[in-house]
Amino acid sequence: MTSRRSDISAVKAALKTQAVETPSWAYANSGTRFKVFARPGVPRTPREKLDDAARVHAHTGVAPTVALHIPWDKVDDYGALAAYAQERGLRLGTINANVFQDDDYKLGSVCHPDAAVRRKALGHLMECVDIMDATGSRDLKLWFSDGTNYPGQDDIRARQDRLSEALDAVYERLGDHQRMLVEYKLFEPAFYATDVPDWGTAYAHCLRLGEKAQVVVDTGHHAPGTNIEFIVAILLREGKLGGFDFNSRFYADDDLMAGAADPFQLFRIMYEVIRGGGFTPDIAFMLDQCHNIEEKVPAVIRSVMNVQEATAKALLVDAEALAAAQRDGDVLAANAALMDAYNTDVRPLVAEIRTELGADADPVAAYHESGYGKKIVTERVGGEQAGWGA
Ligand code: LRH
Ligand code: MN
Ligand code: MN
Repeated sequence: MTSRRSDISAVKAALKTQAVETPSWAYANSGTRFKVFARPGVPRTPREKLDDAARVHAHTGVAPTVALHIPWDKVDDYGALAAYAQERGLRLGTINANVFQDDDYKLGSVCHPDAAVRRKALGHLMECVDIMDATGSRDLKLWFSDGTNYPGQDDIRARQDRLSEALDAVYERLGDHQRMLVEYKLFEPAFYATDVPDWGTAYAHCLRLGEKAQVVVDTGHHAPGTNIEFIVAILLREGKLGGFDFNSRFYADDDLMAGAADPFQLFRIMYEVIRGGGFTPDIAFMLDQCHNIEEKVPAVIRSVMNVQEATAKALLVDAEALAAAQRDGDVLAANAALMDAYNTDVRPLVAEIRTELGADADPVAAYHESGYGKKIVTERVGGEQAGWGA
């Protein structure tokens, strides 16, 4: 591990440029298909979600943007919502489309066998680009729940043709500085054949579409044991990595706090990001989490800190020592170079950075001391809490 002063200051400078985007839905109620546990104080409106996100940014200093999910965050005036965000030191980030919750989408959205349903789904995607125009957002994130449950249910190839047609239309609609991020997921809700199940399928579509189409890696969307950092390395190498949906999983798409289940994996991913020159604003570092039983704002804070700590460790890898060991075929030394960085306690370093950024050395403690959690419980009474699907 490196400990030279100049290296440490470069690591600190790099970390100060990091931005982790928090998802509006992480502040809302969510649950499993068995139960959603409502929590007092949870936001009722997109503005209240932004209020919570502003606390995360104030305490961590590195969470300046918030992703919206439409229609969960539907408002009449997106320009006004963007202004509201700005007043709180935030910007609106990625617009997430939702073509998975209407009854019409039982057999799919843009891949549906019925052209009328496909038209409706495409209309929503276009509406999302209109919203991006109003919010100034760069990225449209597309995840399709489309797929089939039984062999023979629909034609696998025809569904890909329908998907291409929709993606082409959205791509055409994008402005010069806008991008589409195509998200893949192995399974769920479709159990036999998902239409975008893996990075290869997403990549093939993005490659055909052009440079404004990029693949997004949701860390919870792979089979157990998948080497996600390998996927990251390949996508970066091909110039096709658009960003991440960070979260943790033990079993399937668990959407737990980033860095909670497997901090070592998060470190390995961040190492490949840095190694591949992906530590730039071109890669969107987003969270995609649902806090079912835990307090939401501190859970988001913890996740941001986990991403930051994994990044700090990845930045601390002694690249020269690692390259030399690799050149020499010294397997153990090469592995040790990575492990030394991973095993470094970076908490004092990131605390220092936060203080220098005007945030808090211990964001979770600062949040609890601020009384904000108690305040929202007292103030947010009446009305309907935002929640999974609302
Ligand atoms: C799908 C997904 C996708 C959705 C989000 C709520 O599992 O990861 O990103 O938009 O969850
Ligand atoms: Mn996701
Ligand atoms: Mn997911």
